[in-house]
Amino acid sequence: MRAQKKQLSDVIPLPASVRPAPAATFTIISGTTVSAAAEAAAVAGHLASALGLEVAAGGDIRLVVDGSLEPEGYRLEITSSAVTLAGGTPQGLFWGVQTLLQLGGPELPGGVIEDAPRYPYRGAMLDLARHFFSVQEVRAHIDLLVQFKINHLHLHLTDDQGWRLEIPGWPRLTEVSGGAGTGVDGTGPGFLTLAEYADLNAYAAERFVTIVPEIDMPGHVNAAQLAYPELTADGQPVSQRTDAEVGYSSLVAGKEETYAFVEDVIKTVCDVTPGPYLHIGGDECLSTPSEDYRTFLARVLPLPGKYGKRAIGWHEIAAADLPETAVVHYWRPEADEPNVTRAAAAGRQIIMSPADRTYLDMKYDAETHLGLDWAGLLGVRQSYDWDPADRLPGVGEEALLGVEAPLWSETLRTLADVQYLTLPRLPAVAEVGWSPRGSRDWDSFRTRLAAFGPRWDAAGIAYHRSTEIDWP
Ligand code: TNX
Repeated sequence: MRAQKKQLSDVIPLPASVRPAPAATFTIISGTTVSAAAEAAAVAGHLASALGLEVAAGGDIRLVVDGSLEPEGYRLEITSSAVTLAGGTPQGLFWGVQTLLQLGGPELPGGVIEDAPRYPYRGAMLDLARHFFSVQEVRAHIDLLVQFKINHLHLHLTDDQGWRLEIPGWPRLTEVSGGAGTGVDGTGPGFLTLAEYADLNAYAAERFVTIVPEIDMPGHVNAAQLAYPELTADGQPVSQRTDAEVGYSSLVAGKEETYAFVEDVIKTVCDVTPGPYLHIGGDECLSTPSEDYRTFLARVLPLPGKYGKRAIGWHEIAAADLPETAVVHYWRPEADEPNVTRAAAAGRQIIMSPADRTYLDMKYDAETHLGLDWAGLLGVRQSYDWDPADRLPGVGEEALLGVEAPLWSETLRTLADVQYLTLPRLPAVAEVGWSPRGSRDWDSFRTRLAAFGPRWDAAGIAYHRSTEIDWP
């Protein structure tokens, strides 16, 4: 059966401007070629291999970089004789390629798309600490995310259960806490060597994705304390924990060993991370006295800056004095967080991840066999029908760096589990982060989303067939 011809607007996230020319259609045939200016060669290669075409001079599908466009913006023109794609930078071009690939083929609908993102930070998070995912699996996940123009992948690398990044000088972190049985319920093992971490960063960079590493502190540190008992208050060993409790472990604010460890780790991670951010966690420090929490952060929040990065922290950090460049990552579902409002008023940028809208580990409905429900059930419409600039008092558009959809892995075991919770809610959050606010519409979104079902079926992707969508 022949696929129905796409409309020019059948794209997620919805482009900023779509002007169809319904009389025109460009048909990709086996002799169609892709051509590109030198600075667009890598992106052209990506497009050609996705479509099974050759790159050749004077091609019918032409890729150019046009510095007058926004860096992540692009302009796509489809006529009956040619396809011209211009990007503000190779990254903008790459997003234009994602649009082109969604429009399918062999028949491409005629017209012009002019597009650019609403926010510069459009993120997804994957928790490698509660369950480790291999380099291969994370690569596959990146391939999925970029289709929806997600440009940051936040990796939660450490927690009470496991420590998932090699730190030279502290070998027991990964020998002990990256070993067998360190995932929730004793699954595991796994950690990234520095070479594997570099490989992942390179793979992400080739797809214009920035890796944001997170080393969670001062709480969520049982795995570090298991490996190095000198990091506990009394220096006594702790026992291994693979349950899903939170809030019981803490680094000790009044001990110099703490800061020697923390600075070494932060320096190492900054040195091996090409992206501009280091996420220092800071969430759920229920066993850290609040005075100690502030003391700890006063010493630790400047460290990413010392090693050339911008600090991000979960929004609890807004209780402390924040460096000017620090980014506050809002997550708890409460509709009012006075410290976050205060930080925004003082000029700090905010990333929005309200758990009741963006937490991909929340169950879709009561029957969902994976995930948690502490922030409520999270259907597709719930993840789509909200606006980041309306979420918190005093935190409007100009305070926002962007949005992120976190996926915590307590209940996950396989890449199929990741995909099941990611699709189709990640496309909803991706559209929230990319498309102009006034253009978003649930009925339009659910119709466009339905068309992805057959494609995911064909690719063997285990997505959730939500009853909110009329899948074909
Ligand atoms: C809260 S969100 C946490 C994580 C859990 C998650 C489960 C956040 C900053 N902390 O430790 O994994 O809930 O949904």
